[in-house]
Amino acid sequence: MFLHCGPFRLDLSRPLVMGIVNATPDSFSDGGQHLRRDAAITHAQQLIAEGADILDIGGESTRPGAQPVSVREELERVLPIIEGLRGISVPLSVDTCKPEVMRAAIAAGALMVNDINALQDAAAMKAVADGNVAVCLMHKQGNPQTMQQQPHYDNVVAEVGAFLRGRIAAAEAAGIGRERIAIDPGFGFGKTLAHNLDLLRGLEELAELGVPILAGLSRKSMLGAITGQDVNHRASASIAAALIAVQHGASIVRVHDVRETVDALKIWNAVNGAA
Ligand code: 9MG
Repeated sequence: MFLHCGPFRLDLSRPLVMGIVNATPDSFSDGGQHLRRDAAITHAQQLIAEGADILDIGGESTRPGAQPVSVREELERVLPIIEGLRGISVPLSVDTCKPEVMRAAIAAGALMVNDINALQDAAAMKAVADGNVAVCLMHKQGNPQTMQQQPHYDNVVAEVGAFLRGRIAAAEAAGIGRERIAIDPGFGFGKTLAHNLDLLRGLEELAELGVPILAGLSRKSMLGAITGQDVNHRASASIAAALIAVQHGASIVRVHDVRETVDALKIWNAVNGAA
């Protein structure tokens, strides 16, 4: 299977690593906007050196309880980084729900849109369709402000699968070819620990939808709930979770700890005969 990201044809015969570049003020030292941009660009280059296949750049936190930011603020955070990385060797993804940010990021060189809202906003759908870029359609229940209050499903795998099937159909109807679409069950987005574990076990069922699965488990609170580790000590658990996701059918893992994940996947590839 391949994922088409603008001129890139990402070969998914081996699992790929998407490195996370947070462009939120809490992610880098408080030295002002230019220093933050430079730190984010240096971090992005470091992730490429460590073996990232894609970079995901986001200017709005999506953690449970996070407050939304304005279009202007988000643009000021992500655009200088995308522009500063122009011409790098891997495709850039922009992590945003806002159509204005999508369009500006695509104009600046982003080749993928990671939308935790799965293009449910018609203007976002059009921005991606017009942009000829790849998209990740993610499931969530509720929104980041309230989503962890009382998530409920009768059958989480079936319900997430039905939602994603509908979003793939909507994207295709809007002119976004399947070769440009990835899906994501949205671990931690309106899910209890039990829901997240059911989804991890059930990834094969989602793979039957016929498009690549992107899985984001890195440093998430579900890993803290299992290990008792705080967010700064979840690298080992994140790598274990990424490997399990790949074992169950994920093609792309979205991670903070790129070097460690790349090494772990080299072992997985060696055992599974992937390049
Ligand atoms: C932005 N973001 C945070 N967690 C994520 C996840 O699990 N998947 C995707 N696609 N994006 C995420």
